[in-house]
Amino acid sequence: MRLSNEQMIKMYTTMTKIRQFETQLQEFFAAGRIPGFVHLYIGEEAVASGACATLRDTDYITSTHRGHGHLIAKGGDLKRMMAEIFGKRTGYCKGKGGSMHIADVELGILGANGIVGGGGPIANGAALAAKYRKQDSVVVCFFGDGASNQGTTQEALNLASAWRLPVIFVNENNGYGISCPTCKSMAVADIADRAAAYDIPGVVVDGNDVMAVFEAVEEAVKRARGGQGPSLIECKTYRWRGHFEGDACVYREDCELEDWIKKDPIPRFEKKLLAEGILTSEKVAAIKAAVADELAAAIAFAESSPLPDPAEITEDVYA
Ligand SMILES: Cc1ncc(C[n+]2csc(CCOP(=O)(O)OP(=O)(O)O)c2C)c(N)n1
Ligand SMILES: [Mg+2]
Repeated sequence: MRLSNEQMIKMYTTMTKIRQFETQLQEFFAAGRIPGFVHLYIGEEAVASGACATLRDTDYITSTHRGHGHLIAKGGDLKRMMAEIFGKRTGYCKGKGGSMHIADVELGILGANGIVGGGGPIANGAALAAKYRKQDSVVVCFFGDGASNQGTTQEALNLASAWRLPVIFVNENNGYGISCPTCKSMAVADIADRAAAYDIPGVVVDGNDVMAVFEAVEEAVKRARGGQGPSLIECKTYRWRGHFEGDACVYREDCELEDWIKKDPIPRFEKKLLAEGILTSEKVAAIKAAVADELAAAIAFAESSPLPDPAEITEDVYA
């Protein structure tokens, strides 16, 4: 399908929103204003933005510990996200879950997930439910290169294939699982090759090219909605920040990051949209300003929200 100009501008806006949100979190973390761990998605924006642009409101995603980008791309509310990350009562989990537990089932966001490889089985469950109810919803399961080595992920791929579940497994190969480069944790060069073991399509795309991600995921969504089962799409990308904020990145060379910064997915797409006359520099400035306003409102909301009441500490927990 040829994307409309509005759809392309929306993908650009989503990438801009993720970048501004994450850059702000980076600053807040450095200033000691955010409790707990924060894993930033800066540099990988094209994957979430391209993949989620193929989805309907009634479709689902499962996310990871590096989930802010996925949640924003599926329509997550910046105010409730920011409040949750600040540990405030108005956050998605009433301030008790933090960055890695944000979910919004109404929007089809089945949760960020601190368990590496935890998303696959959840995605299969949602896909099985949709199939059983004869709904044509599909599920995008985001997972990392590290997660691709987990048994849960391989089991989920196998079962989704055997049961022809409408799941699109979107692998974010950013080259590292914590400090371990992929070349040391797996013998294959392409995670997509593993699709052959399950007799499903496996493709590699440039994860810093939002159009390439969109096109590959769209094709897989079409298959899934049409009852032809799952696909595996490997998006080659890179995380600019450390595994978590505070990680000194001693395990990688500066030049590696510099090379990837040259491949920044946002200016790359911006250049294309400007060249094709889909955006003007005035429109680009207006988008950035509108996103900055939305972010400022989210920060003000989070800052002015109360902390959870200690009397509620045993509520909303299962064990
Ligand atoms: C089951 C499980 N094992 C180990 C960990 C510790 N852990 C947190 S993130 C991570 C690496 C994940 O790497 P990858 O899937 O490539 O995602 P990325 O951080 O690169 O986005 C590990 C091992 C965990 N959270 N859960
Ligand atoms: Mg990784």
